[in-house]
Amino acid sequence: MTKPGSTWETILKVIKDLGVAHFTLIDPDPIKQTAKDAGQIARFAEKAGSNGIMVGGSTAFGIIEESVEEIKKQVEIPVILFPGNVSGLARSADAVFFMSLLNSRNPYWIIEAQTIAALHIKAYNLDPISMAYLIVHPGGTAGFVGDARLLPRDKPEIALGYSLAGQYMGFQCVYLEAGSGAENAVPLPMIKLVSSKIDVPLVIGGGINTPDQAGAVAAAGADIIIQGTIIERTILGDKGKQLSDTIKAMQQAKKKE
Ligand code: 1GP
Repeated sequence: MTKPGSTWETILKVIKDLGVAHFTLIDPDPIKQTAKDAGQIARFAEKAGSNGIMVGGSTAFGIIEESVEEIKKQVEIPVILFPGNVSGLARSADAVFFMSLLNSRNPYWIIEAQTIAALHIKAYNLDPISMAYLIVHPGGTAGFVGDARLLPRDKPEIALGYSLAGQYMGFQCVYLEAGSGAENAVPLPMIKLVSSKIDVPLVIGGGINTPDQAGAVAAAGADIIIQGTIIERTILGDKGKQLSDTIKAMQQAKKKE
């Protein structure tokens, strides 16, 4: 059993040492890939320099436990659940992002799913990492499923208000997400404003596909960058080449700050 809190300590150390952390999101969807594929993706991602594997998605079903077990066999970096619902929990993970979708219209996604999940988390002995989850326009499937009042892209001060509220409520990190596969990632001025005013790590994801984009997001102030779609599309073909370029670009951008 991992010591409670130790996964987050590991991540904070990566941010301190490298300036920025990279997480690979794997959607354990049996239509997209088998548990074995998930393990392979994770293995290449770790080799390319990714600092954590997240497992989850808005529509994941069926093979979460199997995928997590396979991923755990392949990597040493933390494996953290990113549940789209109560059904997204698995015993064999190291930790779980315990998220509240603060800009949802539906209390289910703010506190009700969490209340049911908390009992399972206790029973499974999972290490929870609390996360203020905020969905920015266009929001993708997560925005639709989570009934989010999408944060407007041209009003960074609204994103800042929600982010500060999340920090003041005691969340360990704030995640601004544009939605998986988003055509436009979270705007850089929004990342700059929020990262300059909050004191907890800022996580950014959704629609970040190229090394240049990831570098710009890191330079704007992201502490953790999440990528899913582009890795799932490229990693088995190029064995992690593009991912390794992306991670280098992020780390270089932080060094120049
Ligand atoms: C996870 O939305 C991110 O929350 C992942 O986005 O699939 O666009 O990388 P991508």
